[in-house]
Amino acid sequence: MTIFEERFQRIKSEKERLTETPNKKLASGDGLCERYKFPVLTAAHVPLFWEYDLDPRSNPYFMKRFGINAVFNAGAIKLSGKYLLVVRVEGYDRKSLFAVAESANGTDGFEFWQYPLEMPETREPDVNIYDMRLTAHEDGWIYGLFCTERKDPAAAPGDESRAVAQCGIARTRDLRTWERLADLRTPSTQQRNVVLHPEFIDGQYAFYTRPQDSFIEAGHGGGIALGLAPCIENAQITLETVIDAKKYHTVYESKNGQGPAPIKTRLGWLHLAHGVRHTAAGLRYVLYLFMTDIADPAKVIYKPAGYFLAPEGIERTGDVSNVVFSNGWIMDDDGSVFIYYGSSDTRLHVATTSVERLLDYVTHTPPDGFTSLASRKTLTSLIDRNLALLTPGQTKGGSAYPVLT
Ligand code: M1P
Repeated sequence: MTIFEERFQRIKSEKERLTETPNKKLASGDGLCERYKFPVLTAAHVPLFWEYDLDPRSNPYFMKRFGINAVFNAGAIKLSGKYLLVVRVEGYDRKSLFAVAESANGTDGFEFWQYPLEMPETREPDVNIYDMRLTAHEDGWIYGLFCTERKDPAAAPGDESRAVAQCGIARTRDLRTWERLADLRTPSTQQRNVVLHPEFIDGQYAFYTRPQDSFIEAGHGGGIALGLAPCIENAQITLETVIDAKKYHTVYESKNGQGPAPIKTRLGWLHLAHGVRHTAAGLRYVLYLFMTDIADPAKVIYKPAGYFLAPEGIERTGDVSNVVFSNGWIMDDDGSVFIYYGSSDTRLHVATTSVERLLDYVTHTPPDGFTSLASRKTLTSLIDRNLALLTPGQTKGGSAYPVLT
């Protein structure tokens, strides 16, 4: 057997096994959602014919000719009964591409479409594009908003890392053919994590933005903001109003960002977002939830304290460690919710829950009191209520149980 044949057979079977292995729902510790044993997509899931030259004459060692480094942060939508992800696929060359992967059940068996997505450009070419949020808008289009990154023209000579992030906008009916529109214009110098609200507000397109001063730091503008634009083809926001500010000593004290488009529920708009804080080991990204008023989406009506989902186990390590990030979720007709989240800028996972569980979570989890004293009061009141349910002999150790009479 030649080197080519041996490597081809082995790598092909490994890839087939990856796609064919059923995922396994894990028991939930905190009851908020269920994680799964395996990531839904990794770099190893991309088709063989993306990375390798399959001709033994030109590739006798069966080497990768276009290496994929990571597959993570995905926009999500359900179309024609299929769970579709627009995935961030990052090459060995550090560029990100978008590619669609589909599954019949949303938790395993994801397979990539043959070619990466062809995203048209504006007159100002993109250097890097990533983190698409999909919105099925009431105007009938499916919009994809994403970060377009270019070198900062104001970078000093020799500074090859200063970049400008802006919001790219494209629309489609089927995820196959895309029409690129002008980049969003806002009063802020940089934008990342911009998301289109699914409905018009006051007859205008509504955008969740994240005003930021520089490429990495949110700076003065930190917080999730809402801004309106009269048209989408040349969208311009003149006023960004922060609706969910970053705040000292919280899980979103350094910066935050809207995740996917919010889900409309009977109690309000349900939002998934990421929060970032500094630690001695670097930045830590977690996911949190909040709810805004149906009639006034700028008004936060519920916001549980702390995180909803934080990196665990293998999720904690990767190219950018200690990160979970979500830009895609799907609510099924039966109220099931599939949350797709990237871990450590390396792989993509799913967690499942239901809209009723999420409503219970946002409406019954106490808000942040912003001090240790306030947290102690919150905890004490829960303990008081629980002890009223228990008889004295039932409170030893961790095995207390309620009196079910
Ligand atoms: O590296 C972590 C994340 O950093 C960025 O998010 P934010 O703008 O909130 O810092 C994004 O580049 C995201 O893709 C990445 O996962």
